[in-house]
Amino acid sequence: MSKKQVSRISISVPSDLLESFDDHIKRLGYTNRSKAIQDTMQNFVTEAKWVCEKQGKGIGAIAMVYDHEVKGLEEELTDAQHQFEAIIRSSMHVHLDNKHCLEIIAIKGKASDVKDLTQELKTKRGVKGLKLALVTL
Ligand code: NI
Repeated sequence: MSKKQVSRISISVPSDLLESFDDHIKRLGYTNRSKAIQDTMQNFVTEAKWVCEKQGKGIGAIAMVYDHEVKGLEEELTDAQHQFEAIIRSSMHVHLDNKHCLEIIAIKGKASDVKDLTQELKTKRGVKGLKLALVTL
C-alpha cells in the first residue's frame, strides 16, 4: 500500500472548545489529536457530500436544540417546517429546561429539500446545535 500524502495545517479555535475536544477524544480512546480531527473532518465531508448532492432521497432525523427565549425564533422554526411539510413525517418537542427546547424531526424526501431545510434551521439565531442523522436503506 502506498503511503498517503499528508498536509500540515494550523488552525485557530476557542481555547475552551479545544480543551473540551482534547478531553473527549482522550475519553474516546484517541491517542493523538490529529487522528481525531481527521475522523471529524471525514464525517463532515461525508455529510457535506451528501447535502451538496441534488439527487436522491434522504431518510433520517434532524435533532436541534434551541433557546426559546430568542424573540421570534419559535415562529421562524415553525414557518420553516410548514414550508417543508412535504418531507417532514413527524416531529417531537421536548422542553429541556426553562430556556431550551429539543426538537427531533423525522424526514424522508428529496435530498435537496432535506439540505435546504437543514440549512434553514441551523442558521437561525438561537439554534444552539443541530445534527442531521441520515440512514441508508
Ligand atoms: Ni419547549
